[in-house]
Amino acid sequence: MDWITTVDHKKIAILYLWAGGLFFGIGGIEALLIRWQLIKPMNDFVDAQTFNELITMHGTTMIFLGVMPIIFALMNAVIPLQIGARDVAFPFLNALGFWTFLFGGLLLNLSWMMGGAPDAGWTSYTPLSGTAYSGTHGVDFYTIGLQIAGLGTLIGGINFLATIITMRAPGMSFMRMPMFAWTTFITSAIILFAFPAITVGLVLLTFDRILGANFFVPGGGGSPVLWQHIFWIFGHPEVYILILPAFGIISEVIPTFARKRLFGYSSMVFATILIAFLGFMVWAHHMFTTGLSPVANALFAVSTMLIAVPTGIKIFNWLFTLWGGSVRFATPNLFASGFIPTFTMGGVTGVMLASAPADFQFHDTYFVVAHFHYVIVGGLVMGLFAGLHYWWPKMFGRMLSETLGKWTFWTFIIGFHLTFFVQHFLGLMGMQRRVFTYLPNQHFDTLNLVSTIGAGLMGAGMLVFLANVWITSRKPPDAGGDPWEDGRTLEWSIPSPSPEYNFKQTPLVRGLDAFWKEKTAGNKGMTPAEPIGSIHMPSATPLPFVMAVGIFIAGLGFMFSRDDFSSALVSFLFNNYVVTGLGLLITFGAMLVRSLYDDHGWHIEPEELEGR
Ligand code: HEM
Ligand SMILES: [Cu+2]
Repeated sequence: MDWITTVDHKKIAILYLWAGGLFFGIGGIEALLIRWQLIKPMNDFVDAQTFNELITMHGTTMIFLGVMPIIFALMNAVIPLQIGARDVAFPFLNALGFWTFLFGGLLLNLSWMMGGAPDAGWTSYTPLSGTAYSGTHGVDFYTIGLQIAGLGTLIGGINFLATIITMRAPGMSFMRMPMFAWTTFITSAIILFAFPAITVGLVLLTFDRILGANFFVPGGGGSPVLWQHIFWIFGHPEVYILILPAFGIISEVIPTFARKRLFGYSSMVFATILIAFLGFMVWAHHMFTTGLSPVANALFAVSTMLIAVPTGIKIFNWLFTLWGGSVRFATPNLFASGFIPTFTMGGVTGVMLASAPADFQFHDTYFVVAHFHYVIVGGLVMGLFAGLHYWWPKMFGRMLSETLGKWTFWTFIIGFHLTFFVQHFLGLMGMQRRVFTYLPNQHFDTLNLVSTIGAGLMGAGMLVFLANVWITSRKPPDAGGDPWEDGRTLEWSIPSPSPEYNFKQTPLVRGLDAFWKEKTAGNKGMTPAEPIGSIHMPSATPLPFVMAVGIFIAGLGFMFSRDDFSSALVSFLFNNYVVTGLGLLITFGAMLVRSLYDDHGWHIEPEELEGR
């Protein structure tokens, strides 16, 4: 119950972590099933339809329900601490964002049990995703589930923007903000501009499918290419929503374990902003082969390649930070250092794909699959591992085992390269992606076997991590406030895990790497910016949960509003939007309660603080 009503950013972080971890596991099992199907030519482990559902759900689940929530978990756990705040700007909305994400994700995955999963690829290209080619409710689960989950993401993004703009501790100017706070800030800004685009697209596609509109149906005067534009205007910035937080994590971990300040801090900030800006200018590099004009292709090719410049700046800055530092390869830093070359390889194939004429060869082959997995798994997932090992003691008060952490790293990274390195060559030799099998004796057999073995090894690495988490959770808390001993930012200046109010007194920030600065000046902790006073806390409330349940019911009701059911009563309820209305009533009712009931929260008094 505590967990359903909480509005504390640290608990919401843990909720995001478990929910994201659950979906990541589901997406991982789907990946292993895909790889098992491709282990040998002409395999009949799954049929073509199931294969389509597996790749669609794998991509969709991993991106929207797996890694995004884990990113949000780390942001929630760390950002208020890093900027010296007591919570996010809108704790109630923070909880609402989590619950809408969770119920959207559950709705999407219900499709496996309710007549078939989405099968048009994670990009849901029309007309494949139209009713003519996709007759089950699968794609409806996609459009409606993602709209609900996307609401949660937007709420989260807006909340972080407001938090970082308004709640930084005294003295923390923007140019003294830790890099992870910076990348969270920029990521949230991208969310603010990119998610409305996909929401509009999903609404239009829902109208096409459920209400018989024709936005994307050529026969009715609509345009499939329009869908691709809408999707990728969201979709390309989305990959920066994913990778920038990883950049932020790496920029925190490397200075800590190199015992040096981040090289080129202000160029890092500038590069982050530039990447975000360029990220919006390049969406059509996903559409080179749809028959844009040569001029358009050329412009999008050039602007895409430009992104390599700020990205290169970042990579060199990380290397220069390591250079000459007294580097310690604890598990977080292993992942961070492993990230650099792996991610760079993904970047290099990205530049190759950005060349429009070359892309006519690479398009829809395994070369593309290899490319984006180097970025997403070799980059983002490695970054998340670095971040999780790094901040685990702060989140849970316990140190993860270093031995098991190293095992996780080595099995994961070896498995990763086995899986995806060979896919570059499969692609160059002409193996198509999204095809459920291939013929023997085309030189595809051995490399596919290698790839599947690698995937198994990555799975093993994940299991070692889970074992580490489980073993760690059973030992008594052992982490001090600054467990890595070289913590530089504010979160390390308070106990692990931090008390519910984070900072007894708001700290005064006197420079970049505020805590490190005080430590090197010989001070034990931060200088407070305020006297000890009573702390105002928001009340716990079940309303966000109830609102999300209402939206979930409304979504299900709308999805089945055109179906005939064997029971006349059920048909009546769905066909007349009674179920939809009921769901909306629950949500709006909860909103009304929230508006009318005046909740003042509660206080922690100074005497009580002194006792702790
Ligand atoms: C255990 C690790 C993973 C393995 C073995 C794996 C394997 C695969 C395979 C075999 C495909 C199908 C390619 C095709 O035929 O088009 C695929 C597609 C995809 N994967 Fe993964 N994957 C893994 C992790 C991830 C992660 C962590 C993400 C995202 C964060 C991800 C995102 C995607 C996307 C977006 C697609 C494209 C789906 C599509 O073609 O529509 N994968 N993956
Ligand atoms: Cu792109």
